[in-house]
Amino acid sequence: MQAEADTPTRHGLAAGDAGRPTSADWTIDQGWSRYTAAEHATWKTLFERQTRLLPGRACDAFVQGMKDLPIGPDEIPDFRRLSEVLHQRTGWEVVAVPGLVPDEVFFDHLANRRFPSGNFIRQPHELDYLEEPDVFHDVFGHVPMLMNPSIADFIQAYGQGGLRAQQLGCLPQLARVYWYTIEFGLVQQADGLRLFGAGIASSFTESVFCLDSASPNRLRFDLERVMRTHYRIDDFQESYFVLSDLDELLDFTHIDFAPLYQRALTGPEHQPGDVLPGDTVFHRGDGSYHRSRR
Ligand code: HBI
Ligand code: FE
Repeated sequence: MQAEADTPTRHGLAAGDAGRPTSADWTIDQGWSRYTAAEHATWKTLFERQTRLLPGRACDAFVQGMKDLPIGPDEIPDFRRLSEVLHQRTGWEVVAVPGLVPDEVFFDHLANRRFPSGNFIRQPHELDYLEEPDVFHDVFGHVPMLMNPSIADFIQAYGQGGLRAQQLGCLPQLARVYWYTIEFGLVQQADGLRLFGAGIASSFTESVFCLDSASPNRLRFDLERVMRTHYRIDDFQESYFVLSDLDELLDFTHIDFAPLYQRALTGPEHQPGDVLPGDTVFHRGDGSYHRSRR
């Protein structure tokens, strides 16, 4: 999970209680041999629950990526083995970090095709929600999509764009694009809407909610519209945005974001549950879930 990008500095508290590691890029040794049987068992519980749930929900690229990676139920994956396969496919590698890292460190890793993944795993009592991205969120949720060339190129471009967005003072706008795609995105397939966002793919409850519940909106993705749209960090999303296909993200790596940022920095911002006259609506949510939580 990440803080609402309007407060990216939360990452100054990064890395949970592990504190700042000695290396400037915040990478640490994964410490694979130090995982306990209990930690592998937590992985197994999460892995088996999601693997039963995702067929028919996760997009084809996610299912294929998972199949092609050394990721299974019995053990927390070894990042070196993941990186061997991943590097062959899309030039990416997985590096271990103790938790959230400062934005500029994060962007620099992504710009160099290094995906920072938490090396810790959640406690059994926080199976369904945790504040920081753990190894299940990062490896089960994000890494299969990094096997897809379009996603792989987009996330590198996001890293490069992130450093620039910080200088232009429009990191919040760019972080919303990442949030509503890489973290919580849906994509249209011939056989229906499918999830690809890691925040959903690694969540038992949200994998169901995002596609089945009448409550959230499901809207066609539009870059400027999303740049203007706040998101929830503390609960299910009120709206999900749908890509026509994953290659749509590639388009964004060829356009100049600067004029878009300028426009997005002025003019209206939208609340997470808004539906706008210009939206293409797959499903107009009734908002029942979030109303019941107020
Ligand atoms: N650090 N390890 C880690 N993982 C993230 O997803 C992450 C981060 N730091 C910053 C961050 N995400 C977001 O604030 C940026 O995408 C804006
Ligand atoms: Fe994430």
